[in-house]
Amino acid sequence: MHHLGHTTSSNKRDHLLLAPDTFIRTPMPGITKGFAIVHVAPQAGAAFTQMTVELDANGTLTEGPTQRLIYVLEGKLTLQEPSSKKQHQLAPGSYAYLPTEHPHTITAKTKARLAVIDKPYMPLETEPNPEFFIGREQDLKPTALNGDPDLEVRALMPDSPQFDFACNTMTYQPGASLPQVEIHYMEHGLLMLEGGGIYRLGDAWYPTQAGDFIWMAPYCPQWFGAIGKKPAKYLIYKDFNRHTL
Ligand code: UGY
Ligand code: MN
Repeated sequence: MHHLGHTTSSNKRDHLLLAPDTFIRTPMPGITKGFAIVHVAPQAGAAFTQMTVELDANGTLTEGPTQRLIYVLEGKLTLQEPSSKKQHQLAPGSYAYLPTEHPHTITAKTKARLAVIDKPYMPLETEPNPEFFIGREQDLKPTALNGDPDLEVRALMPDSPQFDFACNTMTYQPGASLPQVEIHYMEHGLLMLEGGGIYRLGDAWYPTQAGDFIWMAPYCPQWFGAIGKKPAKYLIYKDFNRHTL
């Protein structure tokens, strides 16, 4: 498909909006029978890497250089890790936290897609290092952001200072919006999972829909309003629980 040089993607100093028509697939150490779409990385100014890994049936993903969170977008997979003899079964909505240097193999049983977040871990002297865990987004209890029942937040990471990042899904009923323009020191990686709306990033307002990726640099002004007839939902990463210095 030709776009005649046009895209809704945008690369600004304090944000990136990447629509699927600009995605580039590359090989990556740790991936067999598949490719990575690297959405954001230190090369763009981020302190983490976020990618979508696409695997063919029988394709595999093994450990990266840092701690990692994976979230299944599509397909059926198994996860084998040393502390368990049995294989964990993964399906859309499944997620797993993989600490640094935790050998494991994720194998696709069908064609599959995973959101992958890699971040060098920042230990705290007062806390033990976090351990492997696994969960299903479908099992998480939602909280209403600012008491708004039309904006549900589900936290994938436990509420503990052990963890140096947070990752949530946020589900907006049609017409729901963030209660304020946020400006904060944390950066975000955001993958739009369902529906769409208007994302304000800096001084620009972008139509945004399922499949789009957004990086918000520290202090990027941000706001979202859901538009359309079905809910909008995104997966959002932020650095968390650590001093800025
Ligand atoms: O957690 C957050 O900072 C979130 N409310 N930001 C966002 O949705 N852009
Ligand atoms: Mn925010």
